[in-house]
Amino acid sequence: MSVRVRTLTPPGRGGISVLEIEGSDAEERLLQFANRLPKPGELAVVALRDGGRELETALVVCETKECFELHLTGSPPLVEVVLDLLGGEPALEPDCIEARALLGLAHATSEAGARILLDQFRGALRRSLLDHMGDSDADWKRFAEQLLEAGRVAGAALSPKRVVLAGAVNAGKSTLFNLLVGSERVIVSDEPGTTRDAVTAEIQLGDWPVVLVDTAGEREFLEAGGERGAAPREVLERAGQAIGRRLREEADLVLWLEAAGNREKPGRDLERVCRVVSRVDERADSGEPGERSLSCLVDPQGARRLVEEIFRDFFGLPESAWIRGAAVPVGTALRDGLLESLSPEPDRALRARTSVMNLLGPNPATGL
Ligand SMILES: Nc1nc2c(ncn2[C@@H]2O[C@H](COP(=O)(O)OP(=O)(O)O)[C@@H](O)[C@H]2O)c(=O)[nH]1
Ligand SMILES: [Mg+2]
Repeated sequence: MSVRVRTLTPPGRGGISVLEIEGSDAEERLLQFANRLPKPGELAVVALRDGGRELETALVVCETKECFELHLTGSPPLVEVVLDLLGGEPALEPDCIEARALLGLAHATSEAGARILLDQFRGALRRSLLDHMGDSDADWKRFAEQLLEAGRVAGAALSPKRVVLAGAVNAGKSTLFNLLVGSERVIVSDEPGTTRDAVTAEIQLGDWPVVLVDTAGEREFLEAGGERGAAPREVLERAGQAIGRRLREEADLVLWLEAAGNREKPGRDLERVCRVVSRVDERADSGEPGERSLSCLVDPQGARRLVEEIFRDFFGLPESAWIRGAAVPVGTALRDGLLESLSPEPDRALRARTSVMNLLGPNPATGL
């Protein structure tokens, strides 16, 4: 019996859960639970039953006699029951670039990322690769390099970078965090050591999705076991700082804030770090030439713009993530193939070019 079941909506609670049931026995399998099914190209609201037991009410869409969609009320336990009863094998991995792009859309974390995938779903990459199939080696090289760059840029729109705010206590990290998040998520205070746990939020810096992390500030303490040992709040703060250090190591970019009036404590041990002078409204001089500085309190818009600019500079990203209709290689296999097609060994390069074409899979419009 051939039935494959794919969950099209992301797992978890949602307004609706969509299952795709396909295969030569899809119709027969569904009729075990539904007393009627719509005709191809139509849809119907159908009560699903297992013997006398009512399961779910589903909107059933019939694409073909071998491919149905069930739109269920998105309660995870009920969806589980329906999935169990439908049985079937897990769906095959999508076999063409358009289907892979469509599947990726469910997980897109930014509008630009979704638009990039939608273009590939509509055939942008296929058209472009077919246009360049007969290219000379030199033309192909130029084209493949362009595609790889488009893939790198799209990567930043499709999976968020982790940006960690770090620096001394009271540098204004939490103030900047709240500003970028757009709400008072974390406590801001001139009491040093207010932030202990790391706090994370998903934000957009312009077109770019970012996971922003606020961490506990750095400062020295009396050594534990010293004159009076570490006070309980020091112990907690130290724990927060240890979490902060780990998060900095895992960051794609660390923004190290240094308050204009208190810059004696440079960030140590750090790669992928960009220094920013904060709280600049509190100083009289205009700072060093070329330094990056902000004041969340006096110029919040400017602070936001500066962080966006630093982010794009650091990762070499343009202002817009999406160019309408542009071909973008999505997925590591395609990007690896393109990279390999730049090999100086002619045989290897040619084989890679063929494999890139094969990775497109059959054209969904023609089946060829
Ligand atoms: N004058 C001024 N004060 C600021 C600025 N940013 C933050 N502060 C103040 O600095 C203190 C510490 O801020 P906070 O964000 O909690 O610093 P954190 O310890 O680095 O998280 C608070 O009293 C803030 O109101 C700024 O741009 N200008
Ligand atoms: Mg803080």
